Amino acid sequence: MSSPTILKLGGSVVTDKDEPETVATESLARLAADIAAFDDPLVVVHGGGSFGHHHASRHGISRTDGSRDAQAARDITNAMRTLNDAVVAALADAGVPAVPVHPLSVAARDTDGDLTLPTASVETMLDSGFVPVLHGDVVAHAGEGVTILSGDELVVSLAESLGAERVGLCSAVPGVLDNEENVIPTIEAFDDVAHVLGGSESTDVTGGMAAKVRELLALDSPAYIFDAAGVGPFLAGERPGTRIG
Ligand code: IP8
Repeated sequence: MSSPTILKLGGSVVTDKDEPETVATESLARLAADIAAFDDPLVVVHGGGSFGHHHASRHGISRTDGSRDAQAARDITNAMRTLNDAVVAALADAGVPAVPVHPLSVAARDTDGDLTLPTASVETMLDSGFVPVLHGDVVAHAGEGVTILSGDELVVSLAESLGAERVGLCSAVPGVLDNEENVIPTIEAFDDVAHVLGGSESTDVTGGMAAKVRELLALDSPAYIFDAAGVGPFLAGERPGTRIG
C-alpha cells in the first residue's frame, strides 16, 4: 500500500457547534467536493462537534474520566454514528468511494490510557480503493469503562501505523494564531507557542488547539492545521495554514 494522506475534518466544520446535533450541510458539501478532486489514497477522520461533545460532558466522560454506564456509551457512539452517516453520505454524493469505520468496535485503551487501533480493515479498504471515514468516539478503557477517543488521537495513531504521507487538520481557524490573530507559519516545539494557545470556546471535552499541537508534534509525518478554505490547497500538495513539526 502506498502511504495515505490523512485528513481530519474538525467538528466545527462539519457541524454547527452551537446547535445540538446539527450538520453543517453546505460546509460539508463544499468539503466533499474538494475531497472528490483528490485521487490518491486517503483516510478521512471527523470530530464530534455538536453531536459528540455535549453528550460527553452531560455524562461526565472525557479522555481520562470514564463511565461504566452503557446508556452513556450508546448515547455518545450513536450520536457520532449519525454524524458519520451524514459525512459518508455527503462524500458519496460528491463521488468519493467513502465507507464508514466505527472506532468503538475495534479500538481499546489499556490501564495507562494508551490506545490500540488495529488497522487491517483500514489498510485493506485503502488497497481496495475505498476512502475509510473514521470518527471520534467512545472507546473501551481498561479499568474505566469507556472514555472519549478524539479524532485527533485517531489521526495520530493512523499516521503512525500507516506511515502517512501528509496529515491535515481542518478546523474553524486558518491555522494556529498568534496574539495578533496572525497565522503562525511553522511550529517546531510546544514551548514556542504555549503562551498563545487558549482553550476552545464551545463545549469540547478533548482539549482544543493546545492538544492538537502537542499530538501533531509527536508525528513523523508533516502535519498542517488550516480552515475549510485550506482543504483544497492541502490536497493539491500546497502548505496552507500552520505547519507543525
Ligand atoms: O471532536 C471527540 O472527537 P474530537 C468525539 O475530534 C466525541 O475531539 C465523542 C466527543
